[in-house]
Amino acid sequence: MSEAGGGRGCGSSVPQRAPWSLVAATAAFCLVSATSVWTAGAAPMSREERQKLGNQVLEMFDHAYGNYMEHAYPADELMPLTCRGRVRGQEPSRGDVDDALGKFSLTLIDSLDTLVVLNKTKEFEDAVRKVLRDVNLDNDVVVSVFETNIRVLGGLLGGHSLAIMLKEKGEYMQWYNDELLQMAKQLGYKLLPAFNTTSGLPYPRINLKFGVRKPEARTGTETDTCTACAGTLILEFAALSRFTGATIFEEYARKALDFLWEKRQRSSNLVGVTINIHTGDWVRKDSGVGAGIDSYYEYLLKAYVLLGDDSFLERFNTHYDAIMRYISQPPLLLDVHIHKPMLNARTWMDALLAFFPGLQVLKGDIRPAIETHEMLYQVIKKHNFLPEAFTTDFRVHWAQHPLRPEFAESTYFLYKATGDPYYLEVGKTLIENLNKYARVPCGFAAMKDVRTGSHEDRMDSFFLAEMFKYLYLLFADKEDIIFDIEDYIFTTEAHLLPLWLSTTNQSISKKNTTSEYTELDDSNFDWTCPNTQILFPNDPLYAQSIREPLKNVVDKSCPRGIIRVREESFRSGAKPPLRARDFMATNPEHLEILKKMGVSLIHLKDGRVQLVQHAIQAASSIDAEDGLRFMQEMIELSSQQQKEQQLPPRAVQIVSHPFFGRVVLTAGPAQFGLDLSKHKETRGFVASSKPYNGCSELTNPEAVMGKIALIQRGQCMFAEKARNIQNAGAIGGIVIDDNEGSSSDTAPLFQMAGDGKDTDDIKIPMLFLFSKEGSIILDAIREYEEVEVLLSDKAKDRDPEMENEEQPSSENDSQNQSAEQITSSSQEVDLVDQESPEESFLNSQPESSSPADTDNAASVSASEQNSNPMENHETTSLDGECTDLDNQLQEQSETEEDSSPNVSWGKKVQPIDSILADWNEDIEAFEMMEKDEL
Ligand code: DMJ
Repeated sequence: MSEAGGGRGCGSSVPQRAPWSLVAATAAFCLVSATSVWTAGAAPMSREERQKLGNQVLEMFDHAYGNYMEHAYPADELMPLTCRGRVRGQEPSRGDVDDALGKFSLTLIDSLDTLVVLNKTKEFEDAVRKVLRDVNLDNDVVVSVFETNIRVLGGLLGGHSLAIMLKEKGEYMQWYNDELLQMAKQLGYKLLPAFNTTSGLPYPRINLKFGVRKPEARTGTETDTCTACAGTLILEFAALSRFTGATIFEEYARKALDFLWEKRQRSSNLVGVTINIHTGDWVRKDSGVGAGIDSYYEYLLKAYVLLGDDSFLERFNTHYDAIMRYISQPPLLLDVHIHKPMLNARTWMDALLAFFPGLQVLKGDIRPAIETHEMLYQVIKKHNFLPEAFTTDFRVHWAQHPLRPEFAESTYFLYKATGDPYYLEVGKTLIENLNKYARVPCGFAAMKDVRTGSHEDRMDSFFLAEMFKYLYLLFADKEDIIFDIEDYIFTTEAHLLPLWLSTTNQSISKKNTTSEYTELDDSNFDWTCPNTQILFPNDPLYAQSIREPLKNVVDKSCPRGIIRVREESFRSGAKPPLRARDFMATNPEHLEILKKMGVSLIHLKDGRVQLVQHAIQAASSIDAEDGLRFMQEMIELSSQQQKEQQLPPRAVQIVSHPFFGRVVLTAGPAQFGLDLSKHKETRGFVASSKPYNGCSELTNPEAVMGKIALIQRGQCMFAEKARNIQNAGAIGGIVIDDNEGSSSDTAPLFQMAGDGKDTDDIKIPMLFLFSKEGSIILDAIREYEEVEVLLSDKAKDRDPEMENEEQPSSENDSQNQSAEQITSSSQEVDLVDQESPEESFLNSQPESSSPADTDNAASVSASEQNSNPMENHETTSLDGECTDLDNQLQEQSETEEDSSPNVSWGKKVQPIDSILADWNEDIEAFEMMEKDEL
């Protein structure tokens, strides 16, 4: 183990400035001895089983990496459904997500140090040679500075760190001469022009060849960046400086961090989600620990660990204190406003915050880490994966899941901290779910919708950089890894940087680039982590005892109980504020409350009720706050209801050889025909109809009889197509889009409308596939002739018997062959470029779109004639333990529900124009807060 004289940490019981062991590099350092105190609780897992699981992780990595190398490399990423590389510009743009792709073989670079952690030293050596031979960092591509830093610069530095470690060991990499480091330096210089702002905050994007602001660069006009984007550079940049002696990188990263620190909201000590890079004004004033901010906090603490600079710990502790005071509402972590931190800014959480329990372990704050992790695990058990966003009563808010590693990361750190075998079982579940639901013949596919189990043609590089590392390390013993992992720190992308950097080229930190802290006293400067002996005082069941009260928190949650209601209201015995979902326009008491909150109610001629808030008319500032929240909730309910009126996506699962149910395609529903959510799924072989557009009586009824007919979109109504194939004896139909290149990855969900007439005569199920997904089926027919599919509302478990028939060795061959066919023949589909004018195009809201995308947060109209929004909420069991308040609210709602008018929230009207300046700020924040890019 190397020396880390400059590092600071929690391994010592001496409170101040004791140099600490490099073990501190991983979160395990505070609590690693907990493993030895473990004596009871979840059944211990045998070494044999851990090894088995470790081997499973290795096999899964081979499947992901092998398919990337075989079918995608040198492209940035693998598209696992169509089994080809994702090359930017050649696929439909996915917006900001594509900014990670710089035509620099992203997945290969991001995987480098994973290969070493997984003991694949030979493959690592090959991979490094490929990077040196093939990768060009000078492409005319606009990339995200943040993503390029964490994935590419971090990947090269992680690769370099382990290359020199291996070289020193004397067996592998003997030829290596810092070539990866030279590439990292080249890339570092390419990123530097982004910092050419007066604030020192970097531009969010840069052109690798032309930099920023030059006309050829096509970037540099942006004014805002996210806090994490500007505050997640110090580990990579400092490592680059210390490895090379070029101090400029660390200086720039420190300057950006200093600026963010100066701009923190001084009364709450929180930071917002986005900031103006020129003025330093907060653009989004909502604040959480997930999307947009997450790794800023992570890097403050880890910068202290890696660099031993006290100021970073001081800043981290100050922010952490604020987070625990305002955002942490165990087991939840809820965004608040930086100026009004007692006011929640959202009623949902995003998946990125799942890293936070891991960071809390590193901080040494185990209890809330266990609580939040347990809550997240229960959400996962419900949906198999963590949806990108979920509400405080654990409904899916945004159903995607791009195989994010954050939860696995926290699981690993919690296991290291507690030694509780429960966390090994959690890891086992993650492995099972990945294999069962995300594994496809050509890699692992992101979940398009965790509710249906449908896939997206995407396997992000972080899946290889992070997921496999954390899962492998979770089950590994020290001797299973060829180096001491505790000599390194994990970056946010799980790249490994050696702790000995803390004592190398320290000149930068001595330059006093970091500001002084005179206003903070020592109480903000928590030098020590809790000792495991104190954390687990004679109680090996400590972690279990924290989880126990939460064991039903998700399934039995009280729908509105978990959101914080201000403590002072509780204390004074005051009535809790009126919640939008409880509101009834006929209840005089509610009308009185509305008035107090500055909300006026206008009955429109058409029977709808319009709500408008004027905060200045509220009885007090607290009432005005309640009013603002009420209006926001009302808007969310309105949007929620609109969403729910639209049908959810459906799934087409290919169940025949060689797919065996492993490819699940996102399908659009039809507003007519058999409702797959109410009936058993329909399974059958597919056959193309003749004519292919299905607009007249079929000429090949014998071919489609008893089968699922494939029909092309266009030229007549969907209902007409359905009738024609039904008359020919088809048991179901799949309409394939005639717009070449359309894909569910980039287009919002498509619903097929009826023909405006009675469609009760249509009894068969009908689903819609975009052209890309349709091609996968058409190409499968060309390759295998007999293709069987399952039409359902949710993908069904794969048939294990059928899967077992497969020979693992031939699996890849045939799959790959099929995938090649799929790719090469995808252009052969005969497409008619015509669309019936009568066809309705009902786009459901993209899951990422949000209630707050609507115009103005403080006015809303409601109809008294439609259904009660309560009824539209996903059923949530109420038999869990509710707080008094919850019971009270529940009783109130139950007694009132019978007489409740059916309310539907319609579109909003008339902006409020006279609200005080700070209220406008809140409203802006409300409007922006759900436009998160995760
Ligand atoms: C990774 O690229 C990094 O962990 C980043 O900090 C945010 N999350 C993604 C994976 O989800």
